[in-house]
Amino acid sequence: MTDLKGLAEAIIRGDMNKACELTTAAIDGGVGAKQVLDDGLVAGMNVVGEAFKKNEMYIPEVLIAARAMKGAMAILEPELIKAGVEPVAKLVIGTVAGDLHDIGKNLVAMMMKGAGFEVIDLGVDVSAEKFVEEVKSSGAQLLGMSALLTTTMPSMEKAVKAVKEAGIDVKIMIGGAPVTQNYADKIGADGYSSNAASAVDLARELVA
Ligand code: B1M
Repeated sequence: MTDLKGLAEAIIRGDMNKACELTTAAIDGGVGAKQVLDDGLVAGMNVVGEAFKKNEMYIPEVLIAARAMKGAMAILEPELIKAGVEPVAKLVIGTVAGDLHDIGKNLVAMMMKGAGFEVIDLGVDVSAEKFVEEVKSSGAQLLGMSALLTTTMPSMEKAVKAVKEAGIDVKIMIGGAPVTQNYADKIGADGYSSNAASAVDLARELVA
């Protein structure tokens, strides 16, 4: 049975089993992979993102929704590849050098995946050189950096400088608790967002 509305609702509730079941049923029922993605998974994650922005959903609920989406995505991904569906854009993301905090960064990565972006997650303690190397080799349109310590914020500036010196055409977005729009402007990043849901909006704007 094809129930994309039910699939979106399963994502919102964070019901991974139901989300996987409905994804499989939709594919078996002949629904196109892109439609399952847009009207099921992305539709659900959009609701989660909006609710999170309005403080109607909190981090644990978002993480559970993202886990459901990840489970369904594992089923859908081979179908998307078969159908030749292109991601919205490619994002390289990581927590900057010296910084081991990854909860917020992971949340951003999951929301971005939920919005149809291809995400290359470099993990934590990522050097400026590594960011440059990965953005170059992957051809990503977006670079996302996270920092949670005031002492590691300068690593962001270093990475922005390295990317610019390498002459790579990539939009840079940054975030993390101590980071501000002023700081983004100061170091020459293209955008800042204060939370994972608005990071998706920002990414969409930057690649539009
Ligand atoms: Co750390 N820690 N910590 N810590 N830690 C903080 C950040 C701190 C504020 C605690 C405090 O003192 N009150 C403080 C920093 C002070 C400062 O610099 N101003 C601090 C410190 C000092 C330290 C150590 C130095 C402690 C020590 O060893 N003496 C040490 C540093 C280790 C290192 O990184 N080198 C350390 C270690 C750790 C743990 C390992 C124990 C653990 C991290 C576990 C992990 O991440 N796997 C930890 C934790 C959990 C925290 C707190 C408690 C929570 C951070 C968190 O995950 N928040 C934190 C205190 C606090 O914030 N209350 C603290 C939840 C998360 C969802 O929010 O990451 O802000 P956040 O992400 C948000 C937004 O910021 C935004 O979206 C997310 C979701 O909405 N966002 C982006 C984040 N990245 C983005 C990127 C974007 C866009 C938006 O675009 C790319």
